[in-house]
Amino acid sequence: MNDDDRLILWQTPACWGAPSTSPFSIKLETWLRMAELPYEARSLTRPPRSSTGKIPYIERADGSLLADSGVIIDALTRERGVTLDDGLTPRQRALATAITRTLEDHFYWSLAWDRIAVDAHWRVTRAAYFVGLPWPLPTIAPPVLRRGMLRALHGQGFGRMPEAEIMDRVRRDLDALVELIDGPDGVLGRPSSVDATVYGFLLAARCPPWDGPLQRAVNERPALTGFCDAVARRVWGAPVET
Ligand SMILES: N[C@@H](CCC(=O)N[C@@H](CS)C(=O)NCC(=O)O)C(=O)O
Repeated sequence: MNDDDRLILWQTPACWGAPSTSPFSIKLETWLRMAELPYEARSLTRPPRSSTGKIPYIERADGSLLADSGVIIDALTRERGVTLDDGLTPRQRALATAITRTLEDHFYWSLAWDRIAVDAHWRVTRAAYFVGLPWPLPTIAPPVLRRGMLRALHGQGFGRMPEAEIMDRVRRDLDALVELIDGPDGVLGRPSSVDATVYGFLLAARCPPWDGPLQRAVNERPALTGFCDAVARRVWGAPVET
């Protein structure tokens, strides 16, 4: 790799067999691999330096930062001449946008609810998320994360719903995905950037070590597990172990 091409991917650490605790990070790292852009993944041990305060973000060789997985993908596509989405029709691009919004702005909250709001799951999440962080973060960060996420879930709405209602909405998202995924070669029938998003969010739903309604909802849909396994093999070189 030329030194000027160096990209550092800053993200939360690997967890439960997934490359990061964050679906957005799994998405971006999967995309970097699909785009064949060399990168080095680094786990944050301090607050993010991104303009949004969120992860993942990219540090370029000149020290400049790029934040937000979607913005990063668009910017690197332009800067590095990535051809993954070349030739997509306006309808395919519209479908990719609709799927991305469903996963990132709706389904995402079911992941947060599952990992952080459900008491029994939170005990497992808390024990896994903060390993290796410098003291005193392992004691300070968990209650701060949980309080913030419960507040966000209340604002978004899932925090005010019974489990059955959340899961009804999740199953509708997943049923829509089943209808829209056009085979294991890619959501749009061939590899394209939206595959990375779908993979990131499905893997994040499947990877926790508990077998709750969210995991079962994904695992009971062979079109989704088949898609996940195909991307894992093609892009990561190994099937998903869940
Ligand atoms: N739109 C952003 C969303 C990223 C995001 O929400 N990341 C979460 C982790 S999964 C985060 O950093 N949360 C910390 C916070 O909200 O302060 C992207 O696509 O990268």
